[in-house]
Amino acid sequence: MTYQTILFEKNDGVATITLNRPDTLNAFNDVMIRETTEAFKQCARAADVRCVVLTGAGRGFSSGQDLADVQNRAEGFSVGDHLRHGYHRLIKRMVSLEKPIIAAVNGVAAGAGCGVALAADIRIASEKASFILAFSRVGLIPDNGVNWFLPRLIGQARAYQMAITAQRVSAAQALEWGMVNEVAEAERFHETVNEWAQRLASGPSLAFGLTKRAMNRAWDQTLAEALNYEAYLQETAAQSQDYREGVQAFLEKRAPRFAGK
Ligand code: LHQ
Repeated sequence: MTYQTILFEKNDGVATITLNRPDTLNAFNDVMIRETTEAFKQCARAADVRCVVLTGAGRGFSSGQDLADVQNRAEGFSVGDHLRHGYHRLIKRMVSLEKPIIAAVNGVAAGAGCGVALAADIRIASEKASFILAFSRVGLIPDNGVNWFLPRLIGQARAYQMAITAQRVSAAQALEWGMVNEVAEAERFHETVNEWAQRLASGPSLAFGLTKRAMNRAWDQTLAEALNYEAYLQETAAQSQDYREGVQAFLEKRAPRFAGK
């Protein structure tokens, strides 16, 4: 599949999606929303993809909605429909993908771009990265699931602060607040992301996927429901080749070789 606004490559079990409109710091236009969604769909279907890295070309991760693009819309343009028919498909696709997604946040992640980074499972930030809920600068509220993801990650007081001040949160601050998993020096950023991606792509992929499903579901379950659901999913995990291999490797005192099934 050829794309106009993103780059897509697969290597050693890792699919890398690169948002590729660097002149706008990778602002999302309709084509980029659609193509990124399509790329995640491709990742879901491809058995040889066991981890996905989402990153940005150039000095930004994503500056959010392309404001020039929406400015040119005709009278009657519905922002609600734009979200429902565009971004929501992308966010839901990411959350329902039962493979780990790493947002490799190379630079600024603003507005909807920050939302997309938050919808990933793991965030690795370059020390040059920053996070801005730019929405209120243009008189909007956070969207793209930011109101759902961010309070869960950093607490409502900090999330609301970020929304109403639209302050630029540095990578170091984001790490301290629990928004990102690791911050890497700019020179070691790609290496760090690759190490994470390789580790995840050679792990027990079925278990990684079921864990994502269990944790996502647990937000709206009681403890009793969550325990039940875990037992149900564990039944599946325990029938996997990777479970047999993991136990065998432990008993033989060697590193496991997970096949991802
Ligand atoms: C851009 C953008 C951009 C177009 C930089 N668009 N060109 C959902 C549904 C519908 C409607 C509206 O919104 C939403 C959700 C949202 O995402 S709302 C929030 C939208 N995003 C923003 O408000 C962020 C706007 N950008 C900025 O505040 C700055 O560019 C940041 C802080 C991200 C980076 O600042 P700098 O590093 O100083 O870069 P810059 O401002 O010089 O930008 C570089 C170029 O990128 C520049 O173009 P130029 O031709 O002058 O070099 C910008 O115009 C362009 N650009 N963001 N969102």
